[in-house]
Amino acid sequence: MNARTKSQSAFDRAKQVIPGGVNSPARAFGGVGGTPVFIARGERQFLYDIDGNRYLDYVGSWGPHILGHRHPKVITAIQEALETGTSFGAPTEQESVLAELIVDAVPSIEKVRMVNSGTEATMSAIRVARGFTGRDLIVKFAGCYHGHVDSLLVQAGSGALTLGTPSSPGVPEGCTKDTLVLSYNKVEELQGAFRQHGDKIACVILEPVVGNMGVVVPTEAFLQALRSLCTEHGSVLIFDEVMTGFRVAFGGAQERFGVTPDMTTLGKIVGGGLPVGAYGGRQDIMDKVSPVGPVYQAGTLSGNPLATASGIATLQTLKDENPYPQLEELSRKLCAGLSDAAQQAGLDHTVAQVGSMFTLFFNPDPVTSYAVSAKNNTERFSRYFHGMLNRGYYLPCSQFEANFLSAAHTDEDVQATIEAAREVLSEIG
Ligand code: KE4
Repeated sequence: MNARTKSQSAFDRAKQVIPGGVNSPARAFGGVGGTPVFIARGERQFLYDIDGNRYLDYVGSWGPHILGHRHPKVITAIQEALETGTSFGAPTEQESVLAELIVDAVPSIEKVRMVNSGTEATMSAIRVARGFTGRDLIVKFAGCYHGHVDSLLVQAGSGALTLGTPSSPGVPEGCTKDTLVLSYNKVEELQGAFRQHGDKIACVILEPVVGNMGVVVPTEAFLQALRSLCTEHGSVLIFDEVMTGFRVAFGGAQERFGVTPDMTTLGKIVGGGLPVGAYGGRQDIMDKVSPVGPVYQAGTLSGNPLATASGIATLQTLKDENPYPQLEELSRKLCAGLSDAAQQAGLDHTVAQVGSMFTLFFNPDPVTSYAVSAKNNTERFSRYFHGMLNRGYYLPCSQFEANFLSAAHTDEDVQATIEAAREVLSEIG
């Protein structure tokens, strides 16, 4: 491992002209300390930094690269699209191809609108749900992240019903006064919210498998309660599948768990590494969207040819090659090995895994909600993170994030990762 001196000087340069030297705070190593690694290129399951080091990548650009970096079919599709131009601001047939792939794959989606990020998707879906129901109240869950949408940047409240207070300066009280924050997996809280506010709740939005607390798995009772209460009260159930869509199954968490929401938001994998978000759902809801209906939403680069080509190639390859059984099996093997390594090192830990997203928590208890997740030993995590990084394993730089396996990872990669973790965990103590 070469010293990361070029990353350090690149970071010093970047901080002169970019806030914190990064274009997204998630990359800033804020939770683990140290200097972000500046990347030169990605190839299959590997990242290469500007100091010539190679890393086995468990971030995959925070989810998009389920096929690995630069999959030949994706790169070829983007190159071919480049031959015809980059953006027209006019409809193209390829946008219908991508929309048809999404409609065929995702049980809840009868119609879909492309946007440019997961944040745009969730922001738009909430607006449509409010327009469709004529109601203002929205329900989210502490610890779930849905992008930097004003109405969702809400202080994660305690277990009780919490009328939202902004958790970021710049978000006026007015944007969050209609946001109720509940605890994930707490059915009784959800029932209480609907008893108190049922006919005023426009929508309930959640990550159907949480990635943003680290991986937190929903209980079946929680999912069933969400579905039945939203149906009973005419509220729109929104699954934010920006992370889980095409990740935990080709049809997302809703296919895996057999619970169909009214709307779904997508991102990450649906663009294969280029900027694509999408929101969709029942036809009667989506026909509220401009220009068919009165709810306005627009975007200069929405459905642009390059990102659309990347998304089509990614979804088509997933459909043709079906890497999901292999991803599941390798992820299970890795998680079992990590847990055994932590056990051998005598470290309190739990592991959560759904499909090819997983988290090793330095927490004695299974993490089922934000309150539990907040007890993670983040100091121990940062030592684990740097120990693995210095051995060539690139993990998410926060205990409150998911790791991702790609179809490019091999059994040998998994074995090597377990061995490295065994060394690191025995050292950090
Ligand atoms: P983007 O606007 O970053 O494309 O998507 C926002 C979003 C929405 N919903 C879920 C469930 C998400 O996980 C995200 C974004 N995820 C983070 C990582 N946990 C992206 C990394 C970053 O912010 O740089």
